[in-house]
Amino acid sequence: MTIEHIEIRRAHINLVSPFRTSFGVEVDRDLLYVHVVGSDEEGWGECVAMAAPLYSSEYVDGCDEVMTRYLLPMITPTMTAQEFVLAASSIRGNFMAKAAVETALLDYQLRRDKMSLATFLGATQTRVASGVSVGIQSTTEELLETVSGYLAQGYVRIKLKIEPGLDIERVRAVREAFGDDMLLQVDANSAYTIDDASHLAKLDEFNLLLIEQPLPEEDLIGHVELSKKIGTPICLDESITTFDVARGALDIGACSIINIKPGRVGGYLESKKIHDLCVSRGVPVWCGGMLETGIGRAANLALAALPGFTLPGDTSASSRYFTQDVTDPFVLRDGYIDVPNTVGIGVRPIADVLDAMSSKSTKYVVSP
Ligand code: OSB
Ligand code: MG
Repeated sequence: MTIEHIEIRRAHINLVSPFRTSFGVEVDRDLLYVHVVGSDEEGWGECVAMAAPLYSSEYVDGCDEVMTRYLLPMITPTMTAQEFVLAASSIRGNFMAKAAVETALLDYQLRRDKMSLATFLGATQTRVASGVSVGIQSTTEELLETVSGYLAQGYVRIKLKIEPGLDIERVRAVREAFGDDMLLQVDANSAYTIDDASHLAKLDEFNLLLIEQPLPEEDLIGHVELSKKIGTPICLDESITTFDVARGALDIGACSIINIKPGRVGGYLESKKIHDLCVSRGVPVWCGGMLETGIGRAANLALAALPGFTLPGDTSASSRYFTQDVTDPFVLRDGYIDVPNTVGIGVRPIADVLDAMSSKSTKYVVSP
């Protein structure tokens, strides 16, 4: 069985409601799927990059370009995901582009080997507890209403997006409305500087699980300083781009928790390495999200089923994002989502749905 061609599928989907963060407002997703087609099997991967380079330096048109120009030409008919990762390491950065290609290759080879991604990665759970990431709302009233709706659906942990000016009082309002027992954390998406340390220390009284990425991606040392000035545990998202960065961040005390997003670290193989590192050091990890459709979500759920994922992830149900997902929808049951357990990532796009969403399909022939 050999790889014959790779399709880059571009598509578009609307979010059920605008998602505002400290870096911008998302109303839809500009999608890029990698589709590996072989003689008798296929594999799918979803690129997590956003339309614009606001969360990180990568963006979807740039990923398309780097795949087309550099990554896809590296692929040979018999190449494994592991071999691809090694070959692609000659290209700097571009982790989201690499991750999407890696996932499609992994899905393809695991389908051939009749093994699920969850089993391949070493999953120990059959379902994972799910949290939800709540965007910045226009008013406190709207925020309370939104959180109340998610709690009613059964989400076991709430994450509030914050930014300067819409932080302390918003968190206070949510704590007052829903009590001290609710699992609560915040995500700043790099919106603060080290000069805000005493301001961020005002979050200490709310017993948050963590504060995610308060300072810029590159400011690891700033996070070390900040960790000495605030009581809330620091979790890094944007800063953790590779296994080596994760190890260094833990060594210097820049964070005590890590958000693993496979797209941000170049794929599931690197994610597994970071997970294993954190387990060996007793550092909790959780699985982040990038507003993925069912393709990316399925693979994230497999990863989130590993034993080190002791905190609920941003692995919400399809309905939190889309009215019609591109795969069969993932549903929340008693606060949990089932981990796909069939071969590969366990799902495929529904052809008619994907076709209706698609804007462009480009085919790259893989030559020996
Ligand atoms: O920082 O975790 C983030 C979404 C897009 C980009 C960055 C982030 C997020 C989220 C939502 O917080 C996660 C999700 O539900 O997929
Ligand atoms: Mg984040």
